[in-house]
Parts: sequence; structure tokens; C-alpha cells
Amino acid sequence: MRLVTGGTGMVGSAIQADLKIGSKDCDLSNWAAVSAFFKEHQPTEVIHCAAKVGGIWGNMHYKGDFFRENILMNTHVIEAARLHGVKKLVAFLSTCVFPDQVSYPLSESKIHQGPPHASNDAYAYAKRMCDIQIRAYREQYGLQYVSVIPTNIYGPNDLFDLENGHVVPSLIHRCFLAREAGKNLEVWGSGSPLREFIFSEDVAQLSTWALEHYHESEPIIFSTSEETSIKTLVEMIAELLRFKGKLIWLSDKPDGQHRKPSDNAKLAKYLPNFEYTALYEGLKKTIEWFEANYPNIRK
Ligand code: GFB
Repeated sequence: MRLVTGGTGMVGSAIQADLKIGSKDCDLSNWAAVSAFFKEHQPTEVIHCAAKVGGIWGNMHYKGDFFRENILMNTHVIEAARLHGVKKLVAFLSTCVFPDQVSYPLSESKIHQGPPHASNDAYAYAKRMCDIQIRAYREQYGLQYVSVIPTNIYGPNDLFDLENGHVVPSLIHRCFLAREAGKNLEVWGSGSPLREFIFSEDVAQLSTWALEHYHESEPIIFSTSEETSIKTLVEMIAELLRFKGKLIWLSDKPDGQHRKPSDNAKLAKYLPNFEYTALYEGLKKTIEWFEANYPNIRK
């Protein structure tokens, strides 16, 4: 039986599975609840998407929560999977785990070669421990558990939180509100940072591939390896939302890590013909979903 945790979230809701659970179905930060859930449902495969996630503002201001909740959820899910005989598990890291000062491009072997960027170090360390726990469980228990490292994921059913969300959903939501109110659009930082954006439906496909075909102890990067500046991103979002107002850049808001260029060469060896959704196309699908579902969106 294939289980997806975080099944009501942006990636989890895009993955095919026998059972998808959200925080209402099982509190993954509570060991007794997780153990009882695995005992009752006996999954044989797990794609563990559940996490406490957020953008730069959320990560900078709730470091204790981001560290504790992610450490607890990951530790509990991987241990319960072991105890209840799960054959294969895929866990999620993120490209923010990479060191802030390391040679580019970022590749899988560089994860632990220095401290992550201060803006999200608590979350990054919690996610790095997921890599360590999986490697330890493979060595001690001979388990076939793996982890994947997606870049900035965006897509339908994201968390469109204006303050603590990631840049794409926050800007889509804020641009939509500015257009409806006939106001200018406030954008954080300088616009010069570069990010790699991967569409949630691509991540869903690749996670299923990893569950079925990836078996290495080292994590594997899911990335378009195409950098886009925040300025270009917001211009795309404004065009797709038919926003006619001005962009107001708030220089008092943080830029965060300037760039985190990740190398997708390892995945390309396995899937040389994988077609990543182009950013403009993915944003178009996301914005169409947003406008069709507003105001019934997660925010
Ligand atoms: O997605 P984001 O919040 O986090 O992107 P990171 C932050 C970048 O977008 C900064 C700019 O350069 C911000 O200045 N930005 C502009 C905005 N306007 C906005 C806005 O309205 N909201 C937000 N949030 N940013 C994330 C980590 O880092 O990377 C996550 O925090 C995760 O944990 C993800 O690992 C992959 O890209 O900096």
C-alpha cells in the first residue's frame, strides 16, 4: 500500500497513491500517533512530503518551530516506516540545505560542506538530518530508503500565505489583490536574487520515479538548473495576471541567499529525456488554478 504524507499539500496532492494523509489525519510530530497510524495501515511504500515549510520570512522568524517540527516529523516517519516494515521510502530535502559558501554548481556531494544560508539555517539543518538518518538506517538496517532535493517548488494548491509563504504563491496572491484593488504591487528585496523553480506536477512525477527506480544512499537533485531572477519572475506573474500597476521594490525586506544553482546532471543520467515544465507555462497553470479557486485557497 503506497502512502503519501503531506497528501493535502501542493506536491502530495499531485502524487498518485493508495492513501494520502494530511495533518488532520495524523499528527506526525506525535510519536504515539505516528506509530499507531503505521501499525493500523501497514504501508509498504511511503513518499514523505509532509513538512513545516515557508518562505524566507517564515523561515527567518520561526526558526524554532521549523527546526523542531521538521526534525520530529522526519524522525518519526522514518522510524515508524522501519518498525512497520515499509520496503521503500522517499523523503524530501530542499536546495536550501546546501552551504551558502561553496563552489557552484551545487551537487549532491556538497550538502554538508559548510553552513547553510542564515535566512533558513534551522530548516536546512533539520532537512540535512533527514539525509543523515536515511544513510544511518541504510547502513545499520539495510533499508532501501532514499531522499530527493527539489529546488523551489511552485504550483496549484500551494500555500498562498502573503507573509510566510514562498515567493511564487505570495506574489501571485499579492498581485491578484493589488489588481483587484487597483493598487501598486509591493515586491520584497532588490529583485536581483536568482532562483530555480520547479513545477509541482514535475516533482510529483519524479518522486514516484524515485520510489520505483532510485536506490542510492546519496540524495538526488530535482532541478531545471535554470536560474530566474526575482525581477523576471514578478514580471511574468504580473503579465499572466494582467496587472497594470507599478512594481514597488521594498529594499527593507530581505533578499536571502543570492543564488543556489543546482546541478541536475545526476537525474539526467537516469532520465535523459525528462521534460521539465517551462516556468512561464507552470505559472500560467498555477495562476489559472488560483483564479478558478479563489478565495478557497490555502493561505
Ligand atoms: O521562496 P522564498 O521566500 O525563499 O524566496 P528562498 C525569497 C526570495 O524572493 C527573496 C524575494 O529574494 C525575496 O526578497 N521575494 C520578493 C519574496 N517578494 C517576495 C514575497 O512577497 N514573498 C517572499 N517569500 N519572497 C526557500 C526556503 O528560500 O527556498 C524554503 O525558505 C525552501 O525553506 C525553498 O527551502 C526551496 O528561496 O529564499
